Amino acid sequence: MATYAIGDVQGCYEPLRRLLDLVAFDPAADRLWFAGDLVNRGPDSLSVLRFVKGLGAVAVLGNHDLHLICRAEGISAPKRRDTLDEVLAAADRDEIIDWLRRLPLIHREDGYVLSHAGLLPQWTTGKAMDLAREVESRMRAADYGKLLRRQMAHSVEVWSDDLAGPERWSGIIGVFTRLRCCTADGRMALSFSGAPADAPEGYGPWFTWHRANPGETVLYGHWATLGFHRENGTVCLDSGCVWGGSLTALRLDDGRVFEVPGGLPRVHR
Ligand SMILES: [Mn+2]
Repeated sequence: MATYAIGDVQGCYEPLRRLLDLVAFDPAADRLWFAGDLVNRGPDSLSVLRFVKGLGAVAVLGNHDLHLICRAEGISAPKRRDTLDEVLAAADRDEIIDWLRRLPLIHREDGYVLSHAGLLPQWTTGKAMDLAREVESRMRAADYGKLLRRQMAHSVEVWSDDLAGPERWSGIIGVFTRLRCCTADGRMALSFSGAPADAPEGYGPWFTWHRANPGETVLYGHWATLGFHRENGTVCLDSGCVWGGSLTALRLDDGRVFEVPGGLPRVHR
């Protein structure tokens, strides 16, 4: 039995199946963890969702997954590069969205922490878990659309424990699904998506200031221009499959890395 943590799939179902063939994945014995952004930009989000849902795999919510939920709820308008129409038109769309909105923002198990984008350096893992649960419990409530709609009106780049209501939800969701660079004191640059060297003055990758717990590794995705990267008790699993890069799996049991080429033309950037 092995556990594989896999980076941002973004609708790249065929590369995902090739990656699982490469590791000789046995659904009866092995487990999969997904770093979020299962969907969008790639060609076959629906197959990815059905497959991951069917496995009952561990997955955390990414910004594209949230965008899909917002599209389904009529909260967000389509974006130019969205490839979500097939999911939105699917016969099992409601079951899929219902499953997706119940995914956690963070997963902690056996010395590993999984978050789509990362953690705010000022947060301990325990605090991050507590804050994630605040949003997750609301996302599992019948009126979850209200939370999503209200938090969308805010973009919180400076976390404060005093934040309340929609601003607080926006801050929590922003850290887990969008953070790449911040200042040493935790001021975030949520719209920045370039390489670490191009970060705005005074800003750097969040993991630069991450205070790792002994024996604990943070796994994350969301940063294709960073690519597979280990630093300071953290591992980036996003090797840019949908951008013509590769799809990566880390076997948690022994740290071995597996990778397949995405096989898509670089037409999107
Ligand atoms: Mn992302």
